[in-house]
This record gives sequence, C-alpha cells and structure tokens, in this order.
Amino acid sequence: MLTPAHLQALDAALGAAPENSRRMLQLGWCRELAEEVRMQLIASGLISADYVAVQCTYFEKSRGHNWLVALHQDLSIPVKMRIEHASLSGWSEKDGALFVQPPVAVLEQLLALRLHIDTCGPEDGALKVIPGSHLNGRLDENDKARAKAGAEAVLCPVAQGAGMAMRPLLLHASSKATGSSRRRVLHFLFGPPALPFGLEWA
Ligand SMILES: O=C(O)CCC(=O)C(=O)O
Repeated sequence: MLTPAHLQALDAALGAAPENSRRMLQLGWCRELAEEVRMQLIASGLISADYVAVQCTYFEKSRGHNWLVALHQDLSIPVKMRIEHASLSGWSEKDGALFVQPPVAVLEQLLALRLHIDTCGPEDGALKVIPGSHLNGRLDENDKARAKAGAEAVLCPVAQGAGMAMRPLLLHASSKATGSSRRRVLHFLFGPPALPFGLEWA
C-alpha cells in the first residue's frame, strides 16, 4: 500500500509520535494517510464509498518496547459524548478519549486496516488470528475457548508497506517480538458515517 518514498516520509513523521497512541487522527499527516488508505479500500471493494476513518492507533513493538496481548476481540469505538441507552455498555476513557461498546450489529460493519511501516515476520510480534471467529458476534470466555480449540490460530506476517485488513470482531492476539526488530503499525478503523442511538464518532 505504501511506496518507498511514502515509507521514508512516514518514518520521519513517526519519529515524533507517541508510542501506542490511540489518537493519531489528531495529526494532519495521519488524516491525509487515512484518506489515501480509505480510497484504496474503496477501490478494493472492502468498504463502501461513504465509510469514514474513525480511529488510528500507533503500535510500536521492539526489543526495548516489547509487549504482548492475549486473544481478544476489539469491542470499543471512539465516540464524541456519552448517551444513556440500554444497548450501550462498557464506557471507558483512554488517552483522554471516550469509548463505548456498541451492539454487535455496529461492530460487524467495521473494518480495520493495519498498515505496516516495518517488515513484520513471525518473530516480530505478528498478529495471530482465529479464522472465522468474527462471524459469531461477541464471544465470552467459553466461546473463546471453543473457538481456540476448534480452529488453529493463523500467524499473519506482513511485508513492509503492506496492509492487513481485519474485522475487529476477529479473535486476535500477538506475542512479544523475539528478535531485535522494530514493528511499527498504524491501525486504522473505518466505519459507516452514522451511528445509532444518537451516538457520534469522536
Ligand atoms: O498490534 C498488536 O500487536 C496488537 C493490536 C491489538 O491487539 C488490537 O488492535 O486490538
């Protein structure tokens, strides 16, 4: 998805970016990049033309900044303000932004695109996913255990400048990097322009 020149420019821009920030769309260059990614996703038929970029998180993993995440689904979306409604749960605040867990019908419409700034080989903390696990809604711990037992996790190495598209409901995990690599990812989230219950995207 990215040319070498683009990667070089991103390398410079990310030099000043806070690691693991969820609010990258506040930065002008990131909003421009989101628009380019959005156009590519529309051209590929992965999202419809009215979809908007609603979040971008910067994940950096390296030997000095190493971390792992257990198997999970991404259930929260960034919204502008709190609305009291029985279908809305799990309100939280992270990095000064407000998040809510909407119903599955909303989550099913979202698409994440992970743009890889560096090569992410199997040893570099690549995502592990359980194929098909996004098709059964929100999973509790028993469902997760069943999904894990019923299908082999697939490791997803990604080349530098390439993107990995995934449904946020797909069960995913990642291990610590084992080498001396640096794994930088811009994780974009795209969704329909309007939300139900009077919610608005942040
Ligand atoms: O980038 C990673 O290794 C994990 C990302 C993740 O778990 C997430 O986006 O929810």
